[in-house]
Amino acid sequence: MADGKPRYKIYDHPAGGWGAAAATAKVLMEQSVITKGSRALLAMNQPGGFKCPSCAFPDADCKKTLEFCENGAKALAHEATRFRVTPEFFQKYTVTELMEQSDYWLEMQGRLTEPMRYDAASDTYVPCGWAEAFSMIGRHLRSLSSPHEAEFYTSGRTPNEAAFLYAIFVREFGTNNFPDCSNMCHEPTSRGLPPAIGVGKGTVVLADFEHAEAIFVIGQNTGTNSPRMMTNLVEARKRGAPIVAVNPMPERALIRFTEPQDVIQMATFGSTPIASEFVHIRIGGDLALIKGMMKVMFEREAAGEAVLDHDFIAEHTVGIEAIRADAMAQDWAEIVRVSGLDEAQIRRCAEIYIRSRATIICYGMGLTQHQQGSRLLQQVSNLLLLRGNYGKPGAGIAPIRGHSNVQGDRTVGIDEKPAQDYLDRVRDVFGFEPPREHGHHAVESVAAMENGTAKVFIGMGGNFVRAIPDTERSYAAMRKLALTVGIATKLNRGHLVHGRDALILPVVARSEWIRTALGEQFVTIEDAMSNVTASRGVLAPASPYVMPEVEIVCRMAMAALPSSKVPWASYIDDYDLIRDKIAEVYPEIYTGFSERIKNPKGFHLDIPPRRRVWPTENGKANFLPLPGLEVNDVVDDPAMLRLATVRSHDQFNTTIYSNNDRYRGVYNDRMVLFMNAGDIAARGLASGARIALETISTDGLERRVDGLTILDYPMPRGAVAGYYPELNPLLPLDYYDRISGTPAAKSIPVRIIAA
Ligand SMILES: Nc1nc2c(c(=O)[nH]1)N[C@H]1C(S)=C(S)[C@@H](COP(=O)(O)OP(=O)(O)OC[C@H]3O[C@@H](n4cnc5c(=O)[nH]c(N)nc54)[C@H](O)[C@@H]3O)O[C@H]1N2
Ligand SMILES: Nc1nc2c(c(=O)[nH]1)N[C@H]1C(S)=C(S)[C@@H](COP(=O)(O)OP(=O)(O)OC[C@H]3O[C@@H](n4cnc5c(=O)[nH]c(N)nc54)[C@H](O)[C@@H]3O)O[C@H]1N2
Ligand SMILES: [Mo]
Repeated sequence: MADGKPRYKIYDHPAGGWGAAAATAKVLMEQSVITKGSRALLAMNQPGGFKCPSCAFPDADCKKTLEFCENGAKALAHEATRFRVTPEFFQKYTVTELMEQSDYWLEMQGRLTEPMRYDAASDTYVPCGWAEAFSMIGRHLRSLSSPHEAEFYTSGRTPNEAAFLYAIFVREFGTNNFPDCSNMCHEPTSRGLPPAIGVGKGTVVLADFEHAEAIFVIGQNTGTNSPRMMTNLVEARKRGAPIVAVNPMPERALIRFTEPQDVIQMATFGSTPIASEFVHIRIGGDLALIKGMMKVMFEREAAGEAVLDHDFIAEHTVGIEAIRADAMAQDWAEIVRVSGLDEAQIRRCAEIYIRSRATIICYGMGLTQHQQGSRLLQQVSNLLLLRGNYGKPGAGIAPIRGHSNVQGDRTVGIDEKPAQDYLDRVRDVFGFEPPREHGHHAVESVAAMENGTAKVFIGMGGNFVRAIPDTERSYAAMRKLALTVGIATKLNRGHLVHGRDALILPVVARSEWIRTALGEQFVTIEDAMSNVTASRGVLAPASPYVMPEVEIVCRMAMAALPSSKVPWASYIDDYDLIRDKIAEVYPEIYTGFSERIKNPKGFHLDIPPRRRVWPTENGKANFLPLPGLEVNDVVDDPAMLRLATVRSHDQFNTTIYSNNDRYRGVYNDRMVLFMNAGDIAARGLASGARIALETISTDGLERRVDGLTILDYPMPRGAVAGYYPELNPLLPLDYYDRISGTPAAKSIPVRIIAA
């Protein structure tokens, strides 16, 4: 529920279980889709059905008749909702009035039904019809003095077919300006891992979880953000594999979990302990932990014990000496101080790692969203290399990706720094010369809006202004544009913070069917473990006027590029033709796409490190150094706290499902600050106090968020946490990892000021 009094109550049950079952029923009820929603859930992640629109975790190979989780059910219920945002709705409220409403309220209004155009005279959105919408887009794009004056954003729900064509359209138009949600997310994976192992993706598949002898889950809130992975953790734990959870927040599901799909556990109120070792790390302390573990290993080697995989290292890697020297040079007192951990616990983690013959390291935003996120991931890879944990069953690196198709979108061309051989193939396959210079990533696109070089913003899904840092500044940047286009299922703030001209274009959602002149079409998705599967919606589209994303891309291209070399119209009806082109542009991984996708289980895209083949420049796996122990600039201010902005259990990114966060015991409130009791007392405050937070910025700009309530919570000293996107005004635009462009949303230096 949206309103009601804030309540804070420690959640001492296992995560999952009946709480999850009840939450599933409740959300179907709230969206008035009990029958429709339940029917759709039966087809979710099943062969012949559609892929869950929530996270990117792979399906469990059809072993179960129900393959969804509480949060997948929420995503589906909100997509299949009965509620509608119609032209009458837009007539009732001016955009200024809609701006006054919360993100939650906007989300709850329901599905968009018709294309709408902003009318400045009345400050409302008015219906405009598809033809008018595309002609407006065409007119704006054609009138730019350079194609680089347009920014083409993508969020990760867009399927491969639409993303591939979007990438072709934008390149034929003439730019590589592809700001992407991935730029704020797993870009450190995409940029950090290639120099190390030759691919910017994970190397494990689901079956590896069955063979792992140890699993590390670092900086990832599994029970909330990829709940289906809990099945794999439960299974691993039941067969005795140690699980090490590294997190500044003792996330409930990583401590104890009841499988909602385990009938016996449900009936007996049983549960499985998850983490055999909970590592209560300081924010940004992971590098110190990794170096500590490596130091233990090198010390033992020096003492004559063989704990490294020497054969693997000799045959496959380059650069271990610098890593050894660096790890040995670190001082235990400093490792302990920066990580916030005892030396004994770091030694235990090392022992678990040494004893395991096959280890998986999973990670999420807790590792990527730091100033040195990309290089931090290289250190994770170093740790894996030391024991040959690539290319054998049960071992590897597992970035737990975010959006359901964010990895796929990157694979099929959404990339502001495209590889030259991809561009060559685009040229050969489509017959135009694509631009070679790099385009803008997400943060750079805001800079371009600010300085006036960007004039058009097209958002293929997502909610850019809420996802990006420095909220007020980004709003102002967006408002300077000549045209903003939101291609979306639901109304969000991104449609209200708009340019002089603005369009909202409603799309067919993942759970809905796509019927064209040639019959029913399906789309494809690549999950976080590089499996490509088909997705076929089972519900009727939200209104007769919503359009599939593929068709929207084709029609934008036709409007913007009247003398295009690409047969856009043919793709609107026949998605096999698009897959054939994907196969031509990506022969190494996608040859025979249209045939291979007929397998109901889909197929796996080749990941060479799984075969111990390293597509790096030197053909080897590289140990890459990162000196020191810090992954963020040190701030010399005794009042400083490190703020991590995180997701609650009831949100999907900027979509707020409710103001509750069950596993952290917070109800009816999102303006909270999780804080250690010692830090609270040290400031003469008490739990429940209302405060404001201020960023310790270096650029002279004041960044402040008021109205936060302090919650006494088991955080490490010096570390605080609060919710994204409410705290995005505190995150400076230029506070990001220089290699990947990813904002350091987990380590904002802040101080508390009295409210
Ligand atoms: N239901 C649901 N599912 C989702 C999403 C959603 O919003 N809702 N979002 C999707 C997307 S796009 C993504 S990217 C993923 C995000 O999934 P996660 O990666 O789990 O994202 P966050 O909630 O940002 O939190 C990351 C975790 O990092 C921890 N952390 C913070 N700082 C540090 C640190 O310095 N070190 C370590 N070790 N840990 C730290 C936090 O306490 C938190 O548990 O989930 C995807 N799935
Ligand atoms: N401070 C802070 N900032 C962060 C993060 C953080 O942890 N902290 N996390 C970052 C991360 S990991 C990410 S991925 C970004 C997320 O950034 P985005 O991907 O831009 O945001 P979402 O909230 O996922 O976008 C939701 C909107 O997508 C639209 N939508 C939903 N389904 C579909 C569909 O099928 N097709 C189309 N066309 N539209 C659809 C709906 O209109 C919905 O309102 O935010 C980033 N920002
Ligand atoms: Mo993400």
